[in-house]
Amino acid sequence: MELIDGKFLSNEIKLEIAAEVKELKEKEAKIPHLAAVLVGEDPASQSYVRSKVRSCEQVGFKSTLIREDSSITEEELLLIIEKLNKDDDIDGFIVQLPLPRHINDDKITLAIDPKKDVDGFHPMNFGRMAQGMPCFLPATPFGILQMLDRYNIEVEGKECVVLGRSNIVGTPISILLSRKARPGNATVQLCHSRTKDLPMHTRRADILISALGIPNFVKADMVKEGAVVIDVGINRIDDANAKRGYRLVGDVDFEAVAPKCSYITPVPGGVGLMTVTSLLKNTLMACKGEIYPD
Ligand code: L34
Repeated sequence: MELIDGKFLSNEIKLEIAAEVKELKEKEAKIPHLAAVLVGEDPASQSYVRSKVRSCEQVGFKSTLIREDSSITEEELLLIIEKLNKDDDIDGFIVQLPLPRHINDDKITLAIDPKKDVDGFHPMNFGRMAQGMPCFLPATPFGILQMLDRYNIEVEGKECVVLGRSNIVGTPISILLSRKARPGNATVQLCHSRTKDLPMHTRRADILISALGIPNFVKADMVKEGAVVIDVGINRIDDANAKRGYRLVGDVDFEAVAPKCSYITPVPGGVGLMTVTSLLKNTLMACKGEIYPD
């Protein structure tokens, strides 16, 4: 069993990005600038956005954090997005999810200029992704592709099972892995809450990707010997003995499943960290106009 080390990979990618930023600075070209909008006080969102801002500093990007109270109205948030769309210095921006219940996520996503949509959530980017056109890939699936690629894990022709059909992970990664591309060319099955006899499906998987958000859901008897297991779940479990009062666990019962795997991602230290570096990669591409040349 080999661990797919998200910490190592994300540091490696950050070094590559930092080297590119250094070149941009030497050429006196524009420096990438990412803005993040954080609404409310959700502790997990605060920690993820902090990590995004810190990562910008590490690679030499400019960053802007816009913090708003959870009482902000949809109209006010749309005005902020309008301003970010028009601000020439901002190459890309994100609105961290989840948003308070009185705000319609779809309306917010649609308001973001696809050229600045470094989360890759806008239907324009999603549609381009589905058709294999240049686009901003959603950060978590992009991070998973990087993990498979950088560990030289063969995907072509493999049976791949994805658990969960969210717009930001399950659905896009299932499309990406079935595309005629590298990594890609897998035979993909997308399983969800209405799937019958789930273990029958998961046991066939050469590559199993879980993006459910249910702690320790994937048990050893659901996994084939030698499978590659990618755990996207980041679940906070109360733990009085832990320093922060909780600990993080994935969707996969790691202790029991890991010995059966050829490769497995840990939580923490796996896919989550790759989500952040993929956002940086998208922001760099936005700055260089690589996806949408003017
Ligand atoms: N708009 N909303 C928008 N874009 C995103 O890409 C996200 N996501 C998801 C939630 N909402 C979003 C994130 O940023 C999940 N996510 C995310 C980002 C970073 C990490 C996890 C999820 C991460 O850094 N995880 C670390 C440790 C986290 C901790 O200590 O709490 C890890 O090692 O997994």
